[in-house]
Amino acid sequence: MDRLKIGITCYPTLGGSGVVATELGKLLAEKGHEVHFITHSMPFRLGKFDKNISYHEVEVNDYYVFKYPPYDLSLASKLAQVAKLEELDLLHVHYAIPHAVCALLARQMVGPQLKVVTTLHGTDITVLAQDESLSDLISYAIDESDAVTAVSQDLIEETRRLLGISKPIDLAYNFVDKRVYYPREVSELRKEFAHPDEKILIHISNFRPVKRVTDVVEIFDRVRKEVPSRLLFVGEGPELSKVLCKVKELGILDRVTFCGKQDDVAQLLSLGDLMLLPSEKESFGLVALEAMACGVPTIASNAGGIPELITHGETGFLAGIGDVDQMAAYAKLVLSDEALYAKMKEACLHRARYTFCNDLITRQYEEIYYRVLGRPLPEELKSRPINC
Ligand code: GMT
Repeated sequence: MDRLKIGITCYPTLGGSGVVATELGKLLAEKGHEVHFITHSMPFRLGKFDKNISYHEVEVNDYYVFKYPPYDLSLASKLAQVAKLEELDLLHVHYAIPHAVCALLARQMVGPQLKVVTTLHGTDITVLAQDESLSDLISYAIDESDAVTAVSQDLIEETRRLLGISKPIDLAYNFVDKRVYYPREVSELRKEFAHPDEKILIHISNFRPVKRVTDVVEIFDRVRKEVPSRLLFVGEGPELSKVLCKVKELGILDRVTFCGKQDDVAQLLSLGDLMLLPSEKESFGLVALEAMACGVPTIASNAGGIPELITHGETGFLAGIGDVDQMAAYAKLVLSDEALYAKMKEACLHRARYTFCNDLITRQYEEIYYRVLGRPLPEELKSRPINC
């Protein structure tokens, strides 16, 4: 096969964009491509050794005259070095700022044969593009990339609206690997978190203000008054102390568990009966997809790209941002109607598996890569079955 040499840059230590970039790199390596991660630290989901995957660490020079050590320049320089040394075909960078800009600089240093594919994940547009000091730079990064992808149709429209961009943007949804995300057998572990008659509500995030994590507490407080239940928080971030205060203020500390950052999210998700995602902004909501793949429906806000992921009434319920009463009402409905719950669980498993299948989305990215390189799709790839 005409195997590609791909450099990937992402935020390696946190968030959904790093997860998507790392999982994609691993899947591309499985398909036979040569993948080089070029990041400031080892991507946290990289896992075991694979002969098709290399990791190149970006080291930042903190020479004493630099008030701010120039990470972006070190990254651009490393991208160019690795691209030359390894004869990379393309750089696939996740997040416009600074990664796409660094990749464009590397392309200038290496030559136009090095292509740049940029994936927009959300806050690089929904938050940063609203900052006038950055918006021109983000537009430049998008315009100059050889291809741009976004993780939802909503994000494509937001990008057009906020930046006035007319360039075609490919839609490539987040995906899940069914070998990792499936309903796990967790009956023993469950006993550590809840009594048999109690439901478990779960929220996983980086506790940034956009996640509206205090809404999670408000929703849970309304639910637990009618449905015996527990709340599980996974992750941490700037709003954690505010959340803790709210939990104490409502006198429900004994019903809430804070698990902090966790690696084996699939196992924790399998413990849950319901996922809560009341975000202010969410370009896609990877965590809700991961929950869906474990058979767990989500109650979410109808923000951003969430409605493209969660079908209202089928794989979860959606309500207006901040409408904690409505979200709690939906949660109570789904938790107290066994037939409805079973139907939703089935719909979740089906939708996660067939619509957001890793093999399908990996193929989409491969098609984009061959397209920007002006190379035909290899016959082997065309005839390779998509395994969902
Ligand atoms: O969820 C986060 O805040 C992390 C953030 C990131 O930058 O890693 O996630 C964004 O990218 C994910 C992967 O494409 C999407 O599933 C999330 O919806 C998106 N977050 C926001 O838009 C707030």
